[in-house]
Amino acid sequence: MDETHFRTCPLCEATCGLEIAVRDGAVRRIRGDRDDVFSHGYICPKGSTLGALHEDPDRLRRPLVRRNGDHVEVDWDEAFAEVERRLVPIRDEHGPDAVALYLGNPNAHTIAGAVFGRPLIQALATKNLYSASTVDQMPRHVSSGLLYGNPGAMPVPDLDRTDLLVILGADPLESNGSLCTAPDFPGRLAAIRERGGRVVVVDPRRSRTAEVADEHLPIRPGSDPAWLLALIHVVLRDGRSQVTLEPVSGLEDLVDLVRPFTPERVAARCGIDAATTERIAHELSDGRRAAVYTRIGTHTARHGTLCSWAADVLCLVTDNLDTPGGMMWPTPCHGRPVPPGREPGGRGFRTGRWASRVSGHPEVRGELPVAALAEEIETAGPGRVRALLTVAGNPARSTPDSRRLEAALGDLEFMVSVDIYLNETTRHADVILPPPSALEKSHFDFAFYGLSVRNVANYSPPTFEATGPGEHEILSRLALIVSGQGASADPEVVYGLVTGTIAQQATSLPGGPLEGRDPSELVASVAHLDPPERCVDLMVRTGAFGDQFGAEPDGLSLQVLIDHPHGVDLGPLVPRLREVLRTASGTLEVDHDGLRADAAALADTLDAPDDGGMVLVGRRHVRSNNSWMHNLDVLVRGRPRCTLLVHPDDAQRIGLLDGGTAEVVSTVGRVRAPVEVTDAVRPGVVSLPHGWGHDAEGTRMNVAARTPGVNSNVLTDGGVLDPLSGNASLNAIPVTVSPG
Ligand SMILES: Nc1nc2c(c(=O)[nH]1)N[C@H]1C(S)=C(S)[C@@H](COP(=O)(O)OP(=O)(O)OC[C@H]3O[C@@H](n4cnc5c(=O)[nH]c(N)nc54)[C@H](O)[C@@H]3O)O[C@H]1N2
Ligand SMILES: Nc1nc2c(c(=O)[nH]1)N[C@H]1C(S)=C(S)[C@@H](COP(=O)(O)OP(=O)(O)OC[C@H]3O[C@@H](n4cnc5c(=O)[nH]c(N)nc54)[C@H](O)[C@@H]3O)O[C@H]1N2
Ligand code: SF4
Ligand SMILES: [Mo]
Repeated sequence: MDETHFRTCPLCEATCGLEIAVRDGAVRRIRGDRDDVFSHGYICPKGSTLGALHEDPDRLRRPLVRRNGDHVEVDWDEAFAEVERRLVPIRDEHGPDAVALYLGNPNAHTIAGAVFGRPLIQALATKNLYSASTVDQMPRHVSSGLLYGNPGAMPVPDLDRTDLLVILGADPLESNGSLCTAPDFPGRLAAIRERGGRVVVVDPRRSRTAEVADEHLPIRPGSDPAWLLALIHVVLRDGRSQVTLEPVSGLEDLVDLVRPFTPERVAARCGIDAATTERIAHELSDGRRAAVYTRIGTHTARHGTLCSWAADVLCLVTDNLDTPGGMMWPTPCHGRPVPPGREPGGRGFRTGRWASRVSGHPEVRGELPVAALAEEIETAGPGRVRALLTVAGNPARSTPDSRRLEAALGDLEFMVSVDIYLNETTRHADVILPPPSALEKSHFDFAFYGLSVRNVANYSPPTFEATGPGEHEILSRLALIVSGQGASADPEVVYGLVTGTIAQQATSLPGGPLEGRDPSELVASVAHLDPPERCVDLMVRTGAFGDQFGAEPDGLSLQVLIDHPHGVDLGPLVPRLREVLRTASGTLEVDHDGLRADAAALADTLDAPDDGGMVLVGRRHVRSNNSWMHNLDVLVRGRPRCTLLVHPDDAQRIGLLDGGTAEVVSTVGRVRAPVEVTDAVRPGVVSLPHGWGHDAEGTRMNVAARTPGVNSNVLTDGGVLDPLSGNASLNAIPVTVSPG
């Protein structure tokens, strides 16, 4: 007899519900959960591989310690003792900044990453905190920080009600959406068209999303901010600006900022003619419900923050911000409730509270740009990074100029990785601590309910019992070691701190539903649960839809979520600017010196002659997931996917043949990649996906090594950053291409 388990897929941001049939302790089949309140049965090819991932013989089950150059299995106590023996002296002798931490993408997909990373960060107290955010969405945080005073308040396109969706630099038919949690993105796009709306895709490549759109504008890479500023220019020039949202300040200076960006002047730079720019600006401002959605192709770019800011401002001036069908803020169920009568505003947002030691990059959200990690390891002097912890990250494949970073990793005195594989990054680690598989963990999407196109809540218990410590325990024990309490200290100390903080915040919210209650009473009432569940229960019960420990009897709690294995639908998004505003002025602040300066710098380059060179962009494929799902045969079999897309005109000019090999050379590196000739890319643009290059020695990913592909981040230059966010530029990379 099969048992049926329901759980949310943790692999990407779409949060699909899965129905998992288990027999004799093994997964027999996984399909989409048709009763899931949000995904209604939708699933992509990755979702059904959680069983294969769980059973992958290469997935680490026991810790590894490097002895005489080889990674050997040890028991957990020995592994933690090794961390204490080697890490603590480095920190004692050279200070907290000598130990760096890198947090990778799956931290956004685990309860441990969302809740138990914080104590480790606090214990480390290092300036050398890095994450995948600075090869990803940091510009989006900074633009929200500047506009709303709240870097976490990232508006999402209200997909299910919009009538015009303009997508720049995203390919949700492959990625399933990002900073826009929407299971069944394909169905939701189709629904826009079915109700008479339009989808416009702006992408140098005719992506699968572009294929299903009404209109595809093959923009030149890196020029999106100029184009968005030109759209704002037209809206203002033609007297079509309409702002009903309030409170807003700083709009007066917008005309000056966008003045240089006439549709005629940006046309050559963007590869979009002035008439098209004017038409799109008019469509966005003709009263229909419209949303402008920018993602990775525009954020991982030189002016990423400016681009993200311009997209929101464009929605603001066309009356499409914080309104149904436009860009809106979700209300995460675990987010703080907003007491009635609360005035908008807060402490505002600041970057640059400290700077990186070698290049002086400003701190942003407590982090430094990961592009600067290599030089912080290489460069001698006080504050040099001598030890590194990585948690769920593969910076050796995911960050710019990664060959240089890999060389630096080899120079570290000590490295620890919390990871499920011995891969390109963790092969450099002295100790690898493997958390349980996804099916052995409980799941709750702390990160994505704040980015979701409907307000929903879903909790998944573990499908299988874990054989080793949970990821929350691993992170907590590391925090205890770093803070000098030793490898055998009781992790309950950390769990108590975490739950105590959540309860403290809830009971001290002025005017909040739990104001004045005793935090220890709240903590005590969840003490019988496992540590991750304690946090989920506390945050859900004290959150925006919570039962407030009895004050709202119909509200949510962990038990309510357990009783609803297909999730709880909390309705469509609602306008909430005043709730999310945290600026010192209490208004949405349009004007900022840094943005004005960056726009002026961009304007100065508008008339520069085109050097005619080729540029490289990235792309994703639905059967892949950054660098780490290439060890599953079902996902990598078939045609090679790590290919260089080249336009037929370029192929002919350069002398490249479909199926042949090209050499691609940038300022920092060179790779040889198989060529795929296709008119899906613009002439002058080549495309190579990231996350490949699995032929490194010392890894243990046998399937991935059979179709290794090449590492595109050998070509990306860690010296080119978005100045406002420190985000790496991973697209529009100048390259030369020749037959290889
Ligand atoms: N050129 C180029 N580079 C890019 C991008 C691009 O578009 N182009 N995209 C960037 C983006 S958006 C991102 S988010 C980054 C990703 O950058 P990273 O986060 O550094 O890389 P991932 O490939 O996601 O690696 C995830 C790691 O986590 C491990 N892992 C998986 N599940 C778990 C788990 O539950 N717990 C733990 N502890 N480990 C786990 C995997 O084995 C793997 O080692 O890459 C960036 N790099
Ligand atoms: N299958 C799969 N799904 C994933 C991931 C994965 O690796 N594989 N990664 C996950 C992660 S961590 C993230 S952050 C998201 C990212 O999700 P998306 O943002 O949707 O990322 P991509 O699918 O890479 O789409 C980026 C698009 O930008 C285009 N582009 C490149 N340069 C430019 C430019 O200068 N301007 C414009 N307008 N477009 C440009 C590329 O051609 C590409 O089509 O996906 C998530 N989902
Ligand atoms: S779209 Fe994302 S969440 Fe849905 S099944 Fe695929 S990987 Fe999982
Ligand atoms: Mo990402």
